[in-house]
Order: sequence, then structure tokens, then C-alpha cells
Amino acid sequence: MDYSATQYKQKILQRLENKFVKFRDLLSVQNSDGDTDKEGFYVIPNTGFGVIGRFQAIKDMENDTHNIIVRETVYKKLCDADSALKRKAGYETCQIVVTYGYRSPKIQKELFEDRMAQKKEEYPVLSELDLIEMVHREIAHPSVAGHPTGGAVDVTIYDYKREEYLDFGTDLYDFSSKNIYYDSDDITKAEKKNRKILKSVMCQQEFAPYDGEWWHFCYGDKEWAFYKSRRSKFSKESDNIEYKALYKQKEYEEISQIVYNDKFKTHVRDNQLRIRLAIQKDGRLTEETLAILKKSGIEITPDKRGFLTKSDNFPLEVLFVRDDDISKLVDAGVADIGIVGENVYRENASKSIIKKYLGFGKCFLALAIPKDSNIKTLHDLNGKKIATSYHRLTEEFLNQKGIKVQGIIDIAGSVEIAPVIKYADAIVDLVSTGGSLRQNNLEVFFNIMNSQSILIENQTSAENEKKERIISQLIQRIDCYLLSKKYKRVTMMVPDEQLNCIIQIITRVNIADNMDDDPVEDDGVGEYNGAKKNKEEYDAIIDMRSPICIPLETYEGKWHSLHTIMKLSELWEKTEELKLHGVKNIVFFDIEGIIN
Ligand code: PRT
Ligand code: ZN
Repeated sequence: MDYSATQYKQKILQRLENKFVKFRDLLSVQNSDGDTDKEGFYVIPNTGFGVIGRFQAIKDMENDTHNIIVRETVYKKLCDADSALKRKAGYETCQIVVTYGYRSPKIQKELFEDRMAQKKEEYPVLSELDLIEMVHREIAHPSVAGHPTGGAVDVTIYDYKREEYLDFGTDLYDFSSKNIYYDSDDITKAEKKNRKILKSVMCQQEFAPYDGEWWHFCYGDKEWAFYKSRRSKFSKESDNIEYKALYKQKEYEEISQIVYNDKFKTHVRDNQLRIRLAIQKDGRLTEETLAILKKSGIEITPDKRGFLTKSDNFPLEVLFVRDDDISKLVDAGVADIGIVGENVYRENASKSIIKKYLGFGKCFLALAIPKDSNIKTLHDLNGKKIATSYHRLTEEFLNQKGIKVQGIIDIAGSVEIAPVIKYADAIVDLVSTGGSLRQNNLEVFFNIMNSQSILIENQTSAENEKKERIISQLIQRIDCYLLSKKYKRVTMMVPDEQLNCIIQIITRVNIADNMDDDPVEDDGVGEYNGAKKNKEEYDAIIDMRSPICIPLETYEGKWHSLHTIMKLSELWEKTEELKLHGVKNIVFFDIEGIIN
């Protein structure tokens, strides 16, 4: 029989296509019922010289996310394939680029149905099954597709030194060309070589290739299981094993536990559950609040115009508001958590939960009177006028002390002026340095309450398990920062014969002495118990306090270098004592973080 050139080509293509894994081949492949499907997902980093993920914005190849997400094992195998690639002569400066990994079943279905409709128009005479098989060659049928399992990847190779992708004969996803078939004869020798190298490094890592697309490889999905079973059937040694798929398809919302490796950066998906934090937009608390977030590794870029900003690397969004609104917004559940002065929290009689004392924005609510006032005892306040913007707290205080004033005058700002202009006999206002009181010839008469910034949480959010998990992660990070802020890493040179004595001094901690004014709420009435808190904190870092002693070589064992951590105040207290024992070269430095 005689073929024309085109007919001949047709026949060859036919033969190639017959080799492809068919939709009907995959129908009978079972899912493994072991634990393999529990495996987590990774976001492939998008920078660096190893395996990278780079989403190709090709039309109708949409995805829920432009992060390239794959199963953990798949990522490991890709890394190994990448190392193997770099060992091949001529490929030393190449890297594997993954252009597609996980795809949600929903999108798989959309892509498939789109393609199905197109083909139906093109080939109206074909049967439904034939059409499915035809489409399946390009976009796997949703019921058996590999991408939704996180096991299938589309890969290509990039030469980062020459800054170009290698030639494979066609572009990725160019379904208009039959040259995308792995065995296509219509490509150059160099292109064939690139395909062969890619296939060999991938298959060494147990990926299964797909003959219909030079870029598609899979591991753990049904296609992979079918490929492995078929190979075992044809290989002489093994005895015809029926492989099962390791991974099942996952809905996008299901893969909540995504682990990262992009410099351990947390990628947050657009539709992921976020907690909302209300903070002061522009005031005394703003700078330190933003610093805490930053030091906790949470990146946010405050948007000057907007008042709601999402973090890219933590499931958090930040609401910038006036400080008086913070506890109200948290109470109302508009925000899950907030950072606010305790004074505001108490004044608003907030129902939210205090999760943490943050140790900044310290001040106290004072009853202040003019220096020349005739008020000498609390009793003298009876019948007087008090100006304040803290009506509730003032009233509570007066009731508690059994004082009946003539009136509480509510003033929003510049309360200190009231006595000067004889508008009131006394004021209740916040004091930190006391400068503002002095300026207005006032003095503190009574300290009503201490205040500092606190982290508060909405009660309903606290009952939401998912939110609570995120919030406790946040608190853990804040703890780490707060703890490290208090302590210094300290090194010093210690004479040999004094070593034991110095260790005694260093490890001697009087919990009560060492107490700082970081209150812990004791019983909800506003009484604080700092010592308890200090004890806990001390226990938490006790291992870190035990000194490391290293003999200094150049001093023939006569001197030791001693390393420990200490509070700065403690170090200053002990400095003289240490010097008396011959200690020299005390060096201390900031700690970036302590994770317990
Ligand atoms: O605009 P927005 O409503 O958000 O801000 P705001 O003006 O209401 O609040 P802001 O930024 O002044 O204070 C925010 C929070 O910081 C307060 O709720 C307190 O928890 C805390 N804080 C700490 C203080 C002070 N220290 C403080 N000193 N808030 C106010 N003051 C006032 C004080 O009342 C006095 O009038 O600052 C003045 C100077 O104080 P001295 O004692 O240092 O002279
Ligand atoms: Zn693919």
C-alpha cells in the first residue's frame, strides 16, 4: 500500500496517540486506602536556583492560586530531579521550573467541559466516549485527573545563567501542535535531547511521563498507578503488581495545611480564613503595635488610604481605627482581636477577653488636683466638680470610695485646663510622664488604675476553633518577641578560679526582685500578680540561663568565656559584684527571638 507523506504522518501520529494512557484505562485504578493521602502540600518557592514554581498565565489554564502547590513527596522528588539535572553535562546552570501543580477539581471540570464543547462542534459525528478520549489527551477527565491530587506537575527547564528557557520544540500548552507529543519526530535533535534529559531526571525519581505532553509528569495519582502497573506487567523480575493511587483529589478549601519552604515564608491564600485585628490608626499605640507585628514576622503594609490591610504571610487582616473604637469593634465581632489601652477597655466596660498584656503604652489614670487646692483627703472631694473623659471609671471610683461629687463634667480633650479656668476642682486623666500635669500646676492626688496596652479577643471568636488556632499562633509569636525584648545575650571573661562563684551569681534569681511590672490579671478585679508571671517566665527560660563556659585557648585555661542570658536590669545590678570577682569584657547583645 502506498501512502502520501501526509497520510504517512497521520499514521505515525495515530500510532503515538494509541500509546497514550486512555481515560478508560484509568477508570479501574483504585485509590490506596493507606495513609498516603494524608500527606501535606507545599508551596514551591518562586525564587532561587533550585526547583521553582512559576505560574504561566496562559488563557483558559486558570487556577485558584498562582502559587504552585504540590504534595510534600512530589516537592522532594522535584528537588532531587533538579540536583540530577545540574549534574548532567551542559545542564549545570539549569533548574526545573514547575508551571502547574495542584489544580482544584472545580477548575479541572470547567476546563474539561469547555474543551468538550469545542470538540463537539468540531467533530459532531464522534461518539461521547470518543470525544471524552480526545479531550482527555489534553485535559484529563475530572474523575481521574492528576493535577487535583497535587501529584501531577507540568515542568520545563530554565537556564538561569543564560536567562532563557530551553527549547522543547513547542511552547507549553500549545495544543494546536502535535509536536507536543513526547515522541514527535518533527523537532530538532537539540529539542529531543532536552526532552530526553527532562524525562530521565524525572523518571529516575519515579515520576510517570505522559506521552501526549512533553511537560506533564505525575506521581501518586491514578495515571501514575496505571503506568506503574503496566510496567510491572512487562518487566521480567516483578510479578504483576496492581498499583493503587497514593493521593486522592482535594478540594481547594480542604488543603488548609499548606506547608511552605519559600524561606519558611507562610503563603496565605486569598480565600483563607483570616482573623481581623483592630489597632490604633494614628496615635500613641500605633508605632509599637506595628513594631510588635513586624517583630513577630507578620508583614503588613499599612495602606495610607484604606483602613483594612491584609498580611501576605499570616492569615491576618488589620483594621486601622480610632483607639476609642477598638474595644467596641471587638465586642461587636467586627474585629476578632484588638490592641488597645486597658483604660479604654475598662471605660467601655468591654465584654471581650484580655489575652495578653503587651507592656507598652504604660500610663495610669490619675485623680489630679491643683497644687494649691484645699482638697487634702478623698473626703474633701464631696460636693466638688471633676472634669474627665473617663466618666465611667471616675464614677466607679467615686462610688467605690463613697464620695458624692457635685458633678462629673465630661470633656473630650485638654482635661488639664479645666481646673486652671476654674471649670472643675479636680480632674481624672491619664498620666505618663506627668509633664502635662506640672505644666498646668496640677499634681497627682490618687492613682485610680494602671494601664498598658492589651490584646483583647472577641468571645465568639475565642469559641471558634479555627480562629482560635490562628490567634494562639499569633500570641505565641508575640510572646517570643516580648520575651526576647526583655533579655540580653551576655558574654563575659571569667578567671578560672572564680568560675563556680560567678556561676552562682549569674544563676541567682530572686523571683520577687526580678519581678517587673508586667501584670497578670488575678481575679478579674484588676489586681495584678506579677510574681506568678515572673516565675512562669523564669521557668520557661531556665535552660537558657544556665551558663555555657568555654575555656579560652589563648589564656591556657586560665580564663573562661561564659555565655548566658539576663535581663538588662539584672545585669546592671550584678555588674559590680561580677567585677569584684575579676570578671572582664562583659558584652551584651539583643536577642531577636526566643521560641519555647
Ligand atoms: O485619635 P485616637 O482617638 O485614636 O487617639 P487618642 O488621642 O484618643 O489616644 P492617644 O493616641 O493619645 O492614646 C492612645 C492610648 O495611649 C491611650 O488610650 C492610653 O492607653 C495610652 N497612653 C499612654 C496615653 C498616655 N500614655 C498619655 N500620656 N494616652 C494619653 N496620654 C495623654 C495624657 O492624658 C496627657 O494628656 O498624654 C498627655 C501627656 O501625658 P504626660 O503625663 O506624659 O504629660
Ligand atoms: Zn499537566
